[in-house]
Amino acid sequence: MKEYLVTRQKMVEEALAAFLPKSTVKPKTIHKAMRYSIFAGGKRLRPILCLAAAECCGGEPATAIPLACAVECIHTYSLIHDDLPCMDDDDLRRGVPTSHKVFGEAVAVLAGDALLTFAFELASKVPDWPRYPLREVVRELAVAAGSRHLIAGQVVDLESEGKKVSVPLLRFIHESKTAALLSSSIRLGAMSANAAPVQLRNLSNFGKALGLAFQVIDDILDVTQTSETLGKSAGKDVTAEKATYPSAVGLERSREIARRLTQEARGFLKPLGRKAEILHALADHLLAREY
Ligand code: GRG
Repeated sequence: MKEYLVTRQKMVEEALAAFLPKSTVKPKTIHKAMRYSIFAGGKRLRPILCLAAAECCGGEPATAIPLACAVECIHTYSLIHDDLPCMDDDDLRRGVPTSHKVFGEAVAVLAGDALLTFAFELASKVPDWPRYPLREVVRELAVAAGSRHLIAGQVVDLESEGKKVSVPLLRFIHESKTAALLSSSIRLGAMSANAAPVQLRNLSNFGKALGLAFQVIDDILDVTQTSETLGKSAGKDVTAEKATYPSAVGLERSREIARRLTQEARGFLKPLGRKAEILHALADHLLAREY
């Protein structure tokens, strides 16, 4: 499992370095800013899940890699914009100063925009696959990043600050802002391997439950870890009066929910048999993570 993470992470780093415009390309500022945030040291969880889902369905990582990098670009864009003063207003991300602290707000907004757009340029590199034509792939990315998922979660999250939020609404926020892109990363990997509809369905359900578990764990880590360990400002959710699982149901119950969701996620992998071993291990790894 450790070896899998290391080798796939390396593959993703190398592919991103090759795909992204060089920082010498004019105008240098925007390309420097895009590369700054992309290479600031993310865990590459979404691209790794994309590759693992492809492999689980008998596909090759090399075929899935443009999509793995596309989801990482969308994820990084969302982090840059999330950190802006008009959003969560943060100074630290991935262990380094946030984009707007280094490049100024205007370039940070543009770096996020450029990464989001670049994701679609990357997606356009893949051919039509027998069951999944390119338009399906583009639609998958667009819907996950759009106003009914990623942005929906962010809007409701911002609107909920300082308010008492019901657990169903909290679940909606987390499913939208985190689980949707995570689940799409897995779906795109499966599509690249021409997955059978039933495999795609099981992996989607796995992704949704895993994505929700991931955000519940993220909420827990925000109150139990230091900024140094997380590489981002710890305790921020409490200060900003964010809607989180620990604030809604307490720390112990949140841990229980994360465990149950991980179990539920792993249940969807059963029909996939031994080919899903890495995905089982990744789910356990995410439950036990400390940052
Ligand atoms: C459109 C202006 C505009 C803004 C959009 C969509 C959006 C802003 C923000 C998305 C919400 C968001 C940042 C959700 C957090 C998801 C999450 C748990 C991020 C941390 O993921 P990790 O731990 O991070 O995988 P690394 O750094 O390891 O990649």
